[in-house]
Amino acid sequence: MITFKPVFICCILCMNVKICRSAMRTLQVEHIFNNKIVLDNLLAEYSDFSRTLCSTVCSQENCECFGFNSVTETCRIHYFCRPDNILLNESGWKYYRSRTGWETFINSEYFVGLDAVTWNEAKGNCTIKGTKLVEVESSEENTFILTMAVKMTKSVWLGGTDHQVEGKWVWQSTNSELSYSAWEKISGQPNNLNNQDCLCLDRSLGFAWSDRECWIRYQYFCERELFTDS
Ligand SMILES: [Ca+2]
Ligand SMILES: [Ca+2]
Repeated sequence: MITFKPVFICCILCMNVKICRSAMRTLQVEHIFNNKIVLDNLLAEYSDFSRTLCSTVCSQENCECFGFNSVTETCRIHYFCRPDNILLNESGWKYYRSRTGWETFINSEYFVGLDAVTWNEAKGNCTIKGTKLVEVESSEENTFILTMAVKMTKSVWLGGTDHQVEGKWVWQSTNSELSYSAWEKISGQPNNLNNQDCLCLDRSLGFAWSDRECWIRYQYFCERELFTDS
């Protein structure tokens, strides 16, 4: 992981106050690849930039990913970058992705959605970030997300649903049946009480798995694959 620490002198050079303010923040980034550009989700492209200024503007625009070409001094900032984005070979580029707000476990990283929203809204919020609601594939991953869940103030939506066929639980992004589950058994989850079709970590059950009504407003976890620098 690389950390850019823009210095105060940057502020003297900055043309606008908002950029100055964000220049004082530290943007933590990971280097993701070289000599390629991302074609998707482009927010802006700037010329005559430094890498520090590119990082600063990315932070200012709440971008999650930027590329800087040190040969042409060009900066491309993107709303997000993900492994399935369209890449074009072009020499001189280095791409970076923001790590702010993300937690890592094995080959995935996780975003904590603190706003309380319906299951569908949570799914949409994850999609906007280039992610999906968390899909738990092992007891190790379940243990990991529990360490995130215990810090939450509400129950937490995950990506499971039996909305299409009652009792047939699938992961939303692939429509594939759950290969792992950790339902709370003492109270008999999933019990479909009043037609519950969405999977959550139920705060009232110590963040164990439960089905709840999809319209309830809970917090949520998003998940995306980590980049491999190939
Ligand atoms: Ca149900
Ligand atoms: Ca239930």
